[in-house]
Amino acid sequence: MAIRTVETVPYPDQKPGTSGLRKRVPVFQQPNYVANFVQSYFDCLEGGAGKLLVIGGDGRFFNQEAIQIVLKMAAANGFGRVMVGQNGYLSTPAVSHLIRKNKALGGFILSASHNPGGPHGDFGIKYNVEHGGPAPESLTDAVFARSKVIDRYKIAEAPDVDLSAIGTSQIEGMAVEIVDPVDAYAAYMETLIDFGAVRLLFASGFRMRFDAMHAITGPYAKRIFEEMLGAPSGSVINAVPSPTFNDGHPDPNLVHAKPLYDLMMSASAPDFGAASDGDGDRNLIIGRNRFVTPSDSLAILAANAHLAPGYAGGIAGVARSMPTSSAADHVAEQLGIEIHETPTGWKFFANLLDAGRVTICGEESAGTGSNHVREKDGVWAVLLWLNILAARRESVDQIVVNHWKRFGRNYYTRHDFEEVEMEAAKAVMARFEGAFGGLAGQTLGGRTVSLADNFTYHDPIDGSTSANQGLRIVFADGSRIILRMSGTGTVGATLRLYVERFVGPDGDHELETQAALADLIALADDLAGIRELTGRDAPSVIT
Ligand code: VG1
Ligand code: CO
Repeated sequence: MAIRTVETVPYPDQKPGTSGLRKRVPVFQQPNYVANFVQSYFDCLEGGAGKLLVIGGDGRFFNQEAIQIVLKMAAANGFGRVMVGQNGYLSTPAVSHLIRKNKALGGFILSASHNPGGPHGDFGIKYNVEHGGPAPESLTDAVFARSKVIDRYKIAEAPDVDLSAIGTSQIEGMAVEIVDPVDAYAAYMETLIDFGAVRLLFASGFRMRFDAMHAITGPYAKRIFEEMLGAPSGSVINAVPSPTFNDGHPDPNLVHAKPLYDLMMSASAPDFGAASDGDGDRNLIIGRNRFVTPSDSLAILAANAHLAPGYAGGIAGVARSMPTSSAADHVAEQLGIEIHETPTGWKFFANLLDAGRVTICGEESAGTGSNHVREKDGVWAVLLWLNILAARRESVDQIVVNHWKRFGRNYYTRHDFEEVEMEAAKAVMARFEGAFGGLAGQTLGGRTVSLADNFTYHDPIDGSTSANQGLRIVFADGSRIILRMSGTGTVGATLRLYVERFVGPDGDHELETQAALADLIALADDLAGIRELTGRDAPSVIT
């Protein structure tokens, strides 16, 4: 066996997006494509020699092949030890936890999250740093620059490692440790959540349905909800990770998790429904006859987190991404804690969490998490909900309705226009921004504009600035219209329109969401020309 230096030529398209590099599988299968990207990271990272690297993915097509490449390259680049989930499985939050727990230098996550898999589906590679969270922009920018000039990479000539067998082997002196993907994560959850109370809840006849969508949370959910907490066998469905997600689309939204939604709205609904995405960092929460908007879920978790042992001392603050509704702001205000507004993407929460400024974070895209790891965490969010349900002994519906009575309701929707032509998407953004001049102070559709800008984030901890993070119009009454282009799509462009409107504690909380927001949605289309410029007369997905 030997270490080989392979000459290579750069691919110009290896720019990491919102969550790492995401492309179609055939793109990743091009010669040296994975190796170039991974070596670009190794070239930019300092102090890898002798260190630990964590590696795992969501089980999608090409997961194992990519892991073998990363393993052999890590050995050739001098790492001392790698920890890999059995069969190459690790959820994104579990990778984050293992990095932190074992003081690793970082880790590679092989996933394209909620995007479809299979030979013609999507694949992705993301690198997380020492604190367990996604690489900051300073690193991903450096890696992209490096990938454009890379001319060689190092790889060990070694046979493939058997990823199915727990235990330790070696590649060129580097220890390869295959670990159970669930053990450490499940033990950690037991320290944060009142498992005893949740066990009693299930023992009292409480019923849940968790849809793992043929993706990575299946093994975690089976172990934790059914084996440890006593949910009846069969509570977790679609629990075996499949390389193609059973030809499905592991996105827990109202289109792809429709069967769960339909069940929860039916006469045979259990008490609680939840789903997660491909890599296990998202969560969808649905009560019997009550869909919980992710932004509301964030606010409700923040308001009730103290009911769980891990947060019994209260929370320091809350952070939400800019397009996430302001529901969490109302909680922070009443609790007298900090609230922060960051750009889309979990990496922006890390500094605030590290500094102890915030405890709970979330995004409108079904992502909630806390200071326990540096990723959003789907199973954790479901567990915290269960803990709250066990402590309050109210239904999901009662908890939501009572939340609105205390804090008010932020009616909220997101409209996605997927696979739009890039030029058309840019034209929409340009037209919307073009309307911003002199808008502040004017009245639009009966509302006074207080702000119209392209969101720039100033990180209060490290002083860095991230510009161009989304166009927004904020009204004096708390309503907002936000437009941004997705950074995770792999075909064309995806436009996301986010609309919200606040109704105080005494207002009407039972309007139909789209109807409640209809005038703002129409105003957004007037200003941005979405339908005219894209030719689409309806969004691809409404959440
Ligand atoms: C989307 C979501 C964003 C999330 C990102 C990664 O990004 O809107 O909130 O952080 O996906 O989620 P974009 O750029 O397409 O809007 V996941 O579950 O990859 O890891
Ligand atoms: Co995800």
